Amino acid sequence: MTVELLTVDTVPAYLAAHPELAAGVDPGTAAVREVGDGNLNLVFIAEDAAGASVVLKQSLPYVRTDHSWAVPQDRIFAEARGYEDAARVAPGSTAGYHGLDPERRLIALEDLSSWTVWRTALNEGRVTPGAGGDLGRYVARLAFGTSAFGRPAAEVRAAAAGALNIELCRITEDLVFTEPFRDHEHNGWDAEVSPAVLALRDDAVLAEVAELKWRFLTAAEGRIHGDLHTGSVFVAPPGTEGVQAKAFDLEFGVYGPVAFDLGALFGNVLLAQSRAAALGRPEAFRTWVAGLVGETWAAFEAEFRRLWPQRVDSAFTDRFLEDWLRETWHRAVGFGGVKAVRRVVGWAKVSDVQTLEHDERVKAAGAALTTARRWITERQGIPSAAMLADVTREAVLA
Ligand code: SR1
Ligand code: MG
Repeated sequence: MTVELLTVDTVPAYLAAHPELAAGVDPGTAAVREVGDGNLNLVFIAEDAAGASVVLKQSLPYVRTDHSWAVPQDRIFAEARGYEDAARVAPGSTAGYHGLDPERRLIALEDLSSWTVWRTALNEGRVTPGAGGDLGRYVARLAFGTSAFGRPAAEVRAAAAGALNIELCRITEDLVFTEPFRDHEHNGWDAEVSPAVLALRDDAVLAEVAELKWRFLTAAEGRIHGDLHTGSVFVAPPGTEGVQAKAFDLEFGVYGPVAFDLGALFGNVLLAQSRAAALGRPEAFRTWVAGLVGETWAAFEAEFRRLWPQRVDSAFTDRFLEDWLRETWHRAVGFGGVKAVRRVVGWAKVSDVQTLEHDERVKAAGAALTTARRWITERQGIPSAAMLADVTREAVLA
């Protein structure tokens, strides 16, 4: 089925015909711009003469940079379900959701253009206090509230079945867990980094990556964001009260392993840390970035422990919680390593590394890959964020 795509010229008429999605924007005075800079969507911001604004996000039927790569527009339904669940169990932790137009494969969202994409802020060397903690709590609330810890099992099974997102998960399965660890036309890197890339293809790495992919394919613990990298997070302007970080771009959402979202954050923090080291950013910034994994995990763990007494099934004992948290930590470290690797080696590289000049790029890529290999292969022997920070420091500062 072909879905008519919006343009900057047709958005005002669309808003006039869909006032329930317009968030109070006056279509008569709306100025519209298209700001999508990701791989898969059109993103329009409409702002009227009084300053009211709304975001319309419409699924494209293909990858923006490769129209021969088809991607089903139905993924917008997965994203809509993600926003609905987040609003229920973790209110305020994502961009505000105004609703879905199922015919046009479109959702309307809060305009956060006065905020900054976290990756941009990190790339610029800006400290953004509170972001790691907010995201750790978001992951905890989403995990607890959509899993059999926080909901009756029958509801969870039904929700998990309704959250299928097969084609987008296939992208993750291929681009995250398979392609970067073998020869593939999607891959590329500077020649100087080849030893670090090839070191990711030995049996020790591949066995761990296989275990992590298996976990991604088989664990339906709770709803996950599914693509929680630093480019899927807005951070607040300085002086903002309350929540400092909000997630967006929920289209890869599915029922999956909770550790996958934590790992996405950890892996992208590693990329930010590698960039900061390569550029010789001030010590205060580098120390702050180095603490982000620990800040995120601490907030996740504390929030999970806070919610634990509200669990709906007493079969989940306190001792089980300790085991589950420990295993979630080790998996998150492994997922973090894999997520860092895919952003350096595979398709969908990131600006943290790509925008650097050659020598800095080689330094950052080498540091990230060397660290990621250790995260993947040594994760079971790394019991804490403090020890992970030591492991990371060794490679990033080498
Ligand atoms: C074809 S989509 C490529 C990547 O962009 C998104 O951010 C996801 O991470 C996906 O793997
Ligand atoms: Mg995205």
